[in-house]
Amino acid sequence: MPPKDLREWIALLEREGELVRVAAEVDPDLEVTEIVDRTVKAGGPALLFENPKGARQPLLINQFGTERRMCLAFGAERLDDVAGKVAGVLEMQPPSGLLEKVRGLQKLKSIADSLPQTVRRGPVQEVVLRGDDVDLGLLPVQRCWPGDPAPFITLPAVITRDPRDGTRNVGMYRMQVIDRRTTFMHWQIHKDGRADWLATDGRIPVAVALGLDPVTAYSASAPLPKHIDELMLAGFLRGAPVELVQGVTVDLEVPANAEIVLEGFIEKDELGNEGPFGDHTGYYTAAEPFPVFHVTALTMRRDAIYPSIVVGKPPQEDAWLGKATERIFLPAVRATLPEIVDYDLPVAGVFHNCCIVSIRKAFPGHAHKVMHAIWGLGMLSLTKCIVVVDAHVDVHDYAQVLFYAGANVDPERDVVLARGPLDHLDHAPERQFVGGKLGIDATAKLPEEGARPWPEEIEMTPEIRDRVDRRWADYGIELVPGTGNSSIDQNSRSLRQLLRR
Ligand SMILES: Cc1cc2nc3c(=O)[nH]c(=O)nc-3n(C[C@H](O)[C@H](O)[C@H](O)COP(=O)(O)O)c2cc1C
Ligand SMILES: [Mn+2]
Repeated sequence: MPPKDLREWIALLEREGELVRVAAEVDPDLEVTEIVDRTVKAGGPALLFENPKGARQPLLINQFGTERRMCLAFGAERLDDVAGKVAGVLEMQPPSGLLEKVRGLQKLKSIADSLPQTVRRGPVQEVVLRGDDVDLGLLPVQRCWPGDPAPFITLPAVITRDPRDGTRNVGMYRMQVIDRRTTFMHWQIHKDGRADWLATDGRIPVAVALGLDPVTAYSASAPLPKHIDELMLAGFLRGAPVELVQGVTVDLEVPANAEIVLEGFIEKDELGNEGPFGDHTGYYTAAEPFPVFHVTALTMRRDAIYPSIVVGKPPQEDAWLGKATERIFLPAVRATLPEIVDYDLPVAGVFHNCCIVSIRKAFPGHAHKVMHAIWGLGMLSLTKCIVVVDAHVDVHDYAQVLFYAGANVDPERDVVLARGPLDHLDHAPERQFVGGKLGIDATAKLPEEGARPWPEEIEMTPEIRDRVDRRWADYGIELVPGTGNSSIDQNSRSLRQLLRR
């Protein structure tokens, strides 16, 4: 079973040789960033800084920084196995036989068992500081990059309720520390927490959980439709419900097993200038008005551990949170667009800049249909550039994709320019939030699409391939895998360095 809290997770990482404890005093002001930046880029371990300068709590970082750790977090061999679990529920068919009925009921039960559970007591309230005793300066909050004006809480799970229907939302929105008891709340224009706030008259209660089991922490970053509670996704993926206790100063429930919880409120009309912040786009996002979060209570475990993450020029630790979402949400994307075989959001495209998608093309204009559907689908709607390829193309092999984007494209015919919503942080468009979209149809073209007879791709026959496989030893040729000089080999090697360490 996946870890129940941050401690079990740290113990698991340690058992697996995936964590290094740093006893030396290290400054959360910039120094941690430089250490973790080098560690992430080298595919290195999670780091537990036991003596962050100026704070009592240890700081955990890079817990998600490799594919292996991401899989450990989910208790899966591969991220696609996690997706398989989601697909199993989404693709449920009416059962035909008794065995299928029983299986169906088990699946339904796994959903029912995912609902968060209220408990009376939780370790997160071992220490309760209220009012004047609250001091965010106690925590080793990082100032990440030299142009950041203040420390930022970077790995929070921000809990709100929609005042209209009471549904819960959990989102990961960074929080710039203003003083001992206030921060900004950086929920962007497309986000659910912001929608809850905008629907409120006066003030909205807010709770922020820090230091969660890895699946629940991941779930706060998952792009679920607004009415779906991220804690339910966490419970489903963990196979055990998230336990909640009543907050001490707010009418909200908070994760009982968190390390730290900040409770408080945000006023509808109190804004301040948040930022600039060295962001996951690789640039500083300019200062902009965001609401102010007033902390009414800081509750924590007696020996709480503070979790953090650094974003910046890719690849950073958050690449793996994004890759987990890419894999886990593929079944949901396919539920709407069954013609999709696979998709890839390149880390270097910081997730909203580029989407490569392969389809089983069935009719003229099909690639264009898929582009427009993606530009209308949840957070994928913010995608700036979409490349559509045929079913047999490996979307994760960027050299292969470039080959088809070159070979199969007549720019005059196969490039779509459209307009639509863009990511809040995108600095390139003339105006914030809205601008151009680029679609590239790199599929083989049909006569109805204005193509001459399409040539056949070169492939060796299976018989000859089998024969050479069987006889390889006879030839006495030794090839070292991964050392070739074709562009595809170079690509997969750099990809492996980037992603697979
Ligand atoms: C490390 C990290 C930091 C993030 N910071 C922000 C942020 O400051 N503001 C924001 O709106 N989204 C941020 N996101 C993205 C949101 O967490 C993501 O869009 C999530 O789906 C939001 O939840 P919601 O859909 O319930 O609004 C961040 C994601 C990660 C992984
Ligand atoms: Mn949400």
